[in-house]
Amino acid sequence: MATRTTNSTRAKRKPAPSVPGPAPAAERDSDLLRRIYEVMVLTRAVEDRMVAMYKGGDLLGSLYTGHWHEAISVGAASALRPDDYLAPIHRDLGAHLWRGMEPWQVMASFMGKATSPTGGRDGTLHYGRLDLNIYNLPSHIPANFPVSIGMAFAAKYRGEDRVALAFCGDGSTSRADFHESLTIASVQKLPSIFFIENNQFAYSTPLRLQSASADFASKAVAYGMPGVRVDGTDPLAVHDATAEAVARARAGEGPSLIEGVTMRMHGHAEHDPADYVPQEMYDEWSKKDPVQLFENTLLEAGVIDEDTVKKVREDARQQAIAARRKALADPMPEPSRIEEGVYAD
Ligand SMILES: Cc1ncc(C[n+]2csc(CCOP(=O)(O)OP(=O)(O)O)c2C)c(N)n1
Repeated sequence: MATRTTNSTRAKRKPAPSVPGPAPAAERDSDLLRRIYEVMVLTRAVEDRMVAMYKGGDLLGSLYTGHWHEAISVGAASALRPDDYLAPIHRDLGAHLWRGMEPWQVMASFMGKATSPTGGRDGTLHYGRLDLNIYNLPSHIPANFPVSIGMAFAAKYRGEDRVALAFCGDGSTSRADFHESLTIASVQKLPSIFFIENNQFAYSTPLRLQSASADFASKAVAYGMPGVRVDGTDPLAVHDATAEAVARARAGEGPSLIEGVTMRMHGHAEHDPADYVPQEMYDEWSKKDPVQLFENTLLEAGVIDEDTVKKVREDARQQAIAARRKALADPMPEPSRIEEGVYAD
C-alpha cells in the first residue's frame, strides 16, 4: 500500500543532513583563502558603491544586490575551473568578479553604456562574458537552469570534462524549469551543479509560503541525485560542497544539488523597502556578515594580519571608485549599432 505523505508530515520531516564542517583555515592553501577573501571584500565594496550610485541617480534601471551572498557566489566559483560553465543570477556579483569580470563593466551595464558586456542593450544586470564562460542571465527565473543543462550536455557530448554550475533562489525552485532541468540532468547524468541560494525570501514571499519541505536540499532525493545543505555565510563550507559536486560531475557520476542558507539583507532590489521582513530577522542575521566572519577566521588562523585587512579593504574601495569614474565617462551606444548582434551574419 502506498504511503501517503501529508503536508504536515512533510513539514515535520528532518532536514537534510548538513555536510561536516570544513577543514580549518590554517590547514588550507593560504593563497586560495586570501584570493577568496579579496574577491568577497571587492564584491561588497562594488555593491556598496553601486547602492550609493543608485541613490545618486547614476544608474538607469533597478539595482539588485547580493549582500550576505558573497560566501556563496565566491565560494562556489572558487571551486570551478575557468573553463567550467557558470550561469549566475542577480545575487552573484562575486562569481562574476572571481572569473575576471571588471567592476566597471558591471557598472557600465547598469548605466546602459556602450562599453558594457551587452553593448548598452540592457540597463541592468543581464550581462555575461562568453569569453569567461559566464552566460548572460535570462530575465525569467530560473531560465538559466535549462540553459546550464544545455552547456552540461554540450560538454558531455563533446567528451570534455567541463561542468556547468547554475545558481537560483529559493523562490525559483517552485518553477517548472527547475523541476525539468533537474529531471533531465539526472536522467542524462549530466555534469551539472544546481546551487540554491536560500535567502529566506522570494521578493516578499517568505519560505513558509514557498515550500512545505523542511529544506530544499532533501528535494534532491526525488531527482536521484545527492543534495547537501551548507552554511551559506561560510565560503569554505560552500567551496568544499561545490568541489565535491564538481569531482562527481567530472567523474561522470551526474548532477548534484547544493543549498546554501543565508539571508537577503537588502530589499529585493534597492527600490524595495522590504517592510515585510521582520526586524528580528535582520537583527539576527546581521551577526552573520560573511565578509566579516571570514576576515575574523583568517585573522585567527594567522593567514592575514591587520595590515592586510586595511590594504585589501582600501584597495577594494579604490577599485570601486575607479570603476565608477570609468563607467561614468564611457559613451552611450550609437543608435546606428542597435541591430548589431541581433541577427546572425
Ligand atoms: C518567471 C519570473 N517570474 C517573476 C520574475 C520577477 N522576479 C525576479 S527575481 C524574483 C524573486 C525571486 O526569488 P528567489 O528565486 O528566491 O531569488 P532571490 O531574489 O530571493 O535571490 C522575482 C519575483 C522573474 N524574473 N521571472
